[in-house]
Amino acid sequence: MSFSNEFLWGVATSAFQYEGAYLEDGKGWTVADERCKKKNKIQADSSVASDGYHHLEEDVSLMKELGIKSYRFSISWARLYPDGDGKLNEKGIEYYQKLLVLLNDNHIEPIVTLLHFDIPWKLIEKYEGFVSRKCIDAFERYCRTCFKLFGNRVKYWLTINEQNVMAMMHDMLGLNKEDPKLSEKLVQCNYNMYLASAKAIIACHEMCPQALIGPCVSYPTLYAETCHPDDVALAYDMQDMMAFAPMETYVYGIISPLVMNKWRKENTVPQMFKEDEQILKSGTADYLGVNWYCTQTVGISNSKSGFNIGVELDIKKNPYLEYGHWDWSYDPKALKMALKECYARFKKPIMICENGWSELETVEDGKVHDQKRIDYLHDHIKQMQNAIDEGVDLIGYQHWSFIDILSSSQGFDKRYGLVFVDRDNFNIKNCQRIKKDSFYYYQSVIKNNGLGEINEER
Ligand code: BGP
Repeated sequence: MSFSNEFLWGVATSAFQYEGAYLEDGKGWTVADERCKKKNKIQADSSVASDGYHHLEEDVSLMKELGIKSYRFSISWARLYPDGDGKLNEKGIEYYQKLLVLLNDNHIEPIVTLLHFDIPWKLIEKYEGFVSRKCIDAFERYCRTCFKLFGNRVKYWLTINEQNVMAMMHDMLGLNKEDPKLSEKLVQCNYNMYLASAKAIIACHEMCPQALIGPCVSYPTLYAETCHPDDVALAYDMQDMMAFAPMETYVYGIISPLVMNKWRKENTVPQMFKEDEQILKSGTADYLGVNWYCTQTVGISNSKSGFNIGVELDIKKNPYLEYGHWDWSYDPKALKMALKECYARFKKPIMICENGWSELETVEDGKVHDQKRIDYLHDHIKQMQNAIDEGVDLIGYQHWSFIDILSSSQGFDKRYGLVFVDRDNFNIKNCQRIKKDSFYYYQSVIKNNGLGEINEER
């Protein structure tokens, strides 16, 4: 078995990383804008990003040339509701209508993320964001507006991008690191986002019965540094808490009993109401969106670096793997494993919503020779093919990213695109678009509906 004719070969971006125009045409300030401004003392904030807002027609015609079947992008909540829950911004509606019409005219299926790291800042000021249930109401209202305005053109929706990452990062939620109640607030936000996601799913099923909607989970496969039972247990527990427990909530509509137990032990049980159980149960996913890039190797250590999950651990280097400039591993075989693991556990169709390789890149004679990205694409697509062959219901692949975009925390020079954007961390230049070698490679994969002959040649 291989890729079906309906397989959604696509590319992905997100609003704050691609659009720019961060205060143009009435858009409100967001947590992502604030975070990028603070993080990057360089020009690489979300003010211009890839300047997608001003290159829409050009970019969609590049997508058409690439031959993609789908395009995953996010709607900026604050472009529609600058205050998060106040007045609707007509200019924001116009922008997304225009994009959807362009996609439709070019037979590209939109896959729309409702929230990708950019909570409207006003909601942080008013309610501390998702700490409050008022933010759930605001999110539901915004989602209902999206379904009403754009539902006739969108079949695939995604609720919240990488809630499982947001729940570990105070600045992605607009919270203060020094807050003595930070741990409780992180858990409350996490819980409230589950409810928000479920409410979005319920609304979508009610308002757009033909559509499919799911979450988008970050899922790096974790390896234990050694076969010492402590290392193995650590990798197992982390994987469970970070990826599988969230998937369980989205798919089965329950908070994992293991998570509840952890919250109890750590004294962080969030405020919950009886009716929440029904909301979670009624708002379950139609498919699983998964962002998968690489594997991470973890082990117990004496140092205090790494994730804050209540134990001391280090992210290690795996001696059997190659690493890129930002220390992300190159490990395609693990993708097949990850897809099988997910499918075996949850039996839902899977959409890879992000997968890609970042590099420092320059233009040479008007070209960008990104051979490593071509290898990455080839090797990961091969593993997708193997996973399908072994029975996984994989419905699409959205390459991260279509075009060079602002990294979520490492500036603009960390490039992921199939299309080069002529700007860098310090100089915005003219943001001219240049097709990289990988653009042509992916184009041939799509044309072949898989590796086909390309696979034979290598
Ligand atoms: C995911 C995010 C994306 C994207 C990607 C790469 O976590 O959903 O927004 O940024 O990772 O990460 P980074 O930009 O940090 O390299």
